[in-house]
Amino acid sequence: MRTQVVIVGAGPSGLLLGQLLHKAGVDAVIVERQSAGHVLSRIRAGILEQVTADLLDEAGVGERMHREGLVHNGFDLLWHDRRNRIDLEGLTGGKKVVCYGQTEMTRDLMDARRAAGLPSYYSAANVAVHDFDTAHPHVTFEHEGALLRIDCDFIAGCDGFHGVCRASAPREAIREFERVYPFGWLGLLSDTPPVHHELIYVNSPRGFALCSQRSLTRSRYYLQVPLSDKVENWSDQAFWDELRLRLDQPAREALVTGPSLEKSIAPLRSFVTEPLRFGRMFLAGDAGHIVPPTGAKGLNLAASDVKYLAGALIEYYAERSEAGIDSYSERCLKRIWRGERFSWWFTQLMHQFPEQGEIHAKFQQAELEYLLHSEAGKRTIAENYVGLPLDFGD
Ligand code: RFL
Ligand code: PHB
Repeated sequence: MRTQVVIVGAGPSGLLLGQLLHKAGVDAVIVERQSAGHVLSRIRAGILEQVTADLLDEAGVGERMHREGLVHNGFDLLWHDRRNRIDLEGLTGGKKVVCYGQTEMTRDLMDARRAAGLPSYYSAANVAVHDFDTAHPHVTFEHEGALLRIDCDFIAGCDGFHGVCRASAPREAIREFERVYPFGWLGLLSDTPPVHHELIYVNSPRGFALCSQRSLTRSRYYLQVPLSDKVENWSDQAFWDELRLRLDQPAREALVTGPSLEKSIAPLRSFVTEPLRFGRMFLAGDAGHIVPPTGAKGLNLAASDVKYLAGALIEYYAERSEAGIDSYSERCLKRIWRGERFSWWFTQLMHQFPEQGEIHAKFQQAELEYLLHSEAGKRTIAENYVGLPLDFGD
């Protein structure tokens, strides 16, 4: 079998890339390790920047997001029992974000791909990438008992943090930067109305909490927990009790609780791979970088990688120009490092770090006092949260 681009991974990066390439007449095959049902069962991001929402429109899959997504023009930051509104719209000259679950976005992309009759292999085992340092790369895998091989011009590694593409890059050609945080996020999804019409980010002495949502009737909440905690030791009741202790009185009173639909613990990590191109193989999304979820940047950075990669590949086929391909890694990494910096900084600002001693707590207190009493301070949060421009000058 032969195609122009093999996309490894059918998460949001791989599916979005497939759709953008299809729109431009470039052929791609997607190879995914899990079943489609499993991909859709993962509960992840909730906040889309304007850049990401625009890209869904460009890919022709934005219709349901416009209908069902909730436009948010601000969020609350709760600290010392006081709510501080970050007026995203007012502070950034009109920018907003859309609350629309990654699961829904993935479903829309899968449906569009199926409707267009585009080839995808789910439940593919032993996926391997070969010869990407030559002009003739190929991908092999097992599917329904058969060993398959796809020859291609390019491989797009959209296979997430634990994927095979980054792991196949030559060790001497790759640099990795990593920080692992000493806590995780325990998340709970429930069919209950959100406690507030916007998100509430909470810095409480008991640890960080986040009140998010998926719709007017579905809520998503998170708690900072020690890495040693096991999800099976957190009953729903224990979760709701702890969340209440981290909220202010109005939120405690407004909180509607109910049985969990999903509960899981995610570790927090900052991670960047340099470069993002190895010959004819490119890394995009979580395959190349991870952020702690505090700044809601992971999916949005994945989307901007995909925008650059789709543009570069389309340019290659339309004009036989390698300019976009050659600048892909550098262009992405500029935006990635800005997203990484904000996510790291906002994580430091909002979580408890008892192992860093009292001086860290004092610095954090002084920084929050400064930021929340300063228009410029709030603007720096807002500008980063809505998403920095796609391209900065040098
Ligand atoms: P994914 O979603 O991990 O998809 C990769 C796909 O590749 C498949 N795969 C393989 N396929 C074939 N062969 C192999 N050897 C393979 N190995 C893996 C996997 O099965 C999978 O289907 O990466 P992608 O597409 O780059 O998307 C990235 C996003 O998923 C991620 O950045 C966000 O979810 C991060 N994130 C958030 N981002 C935001 O922008 N806003 C948010 O509000 C936000 N909240 C979050 C988040 C991530 C979280 N967790 C659980 C880490 C909240 C949480 C709790
Ligand atoms: C979510 O709704 O899952 C979510 C929202 C904002 C974040 C992280 C996660 O910063």
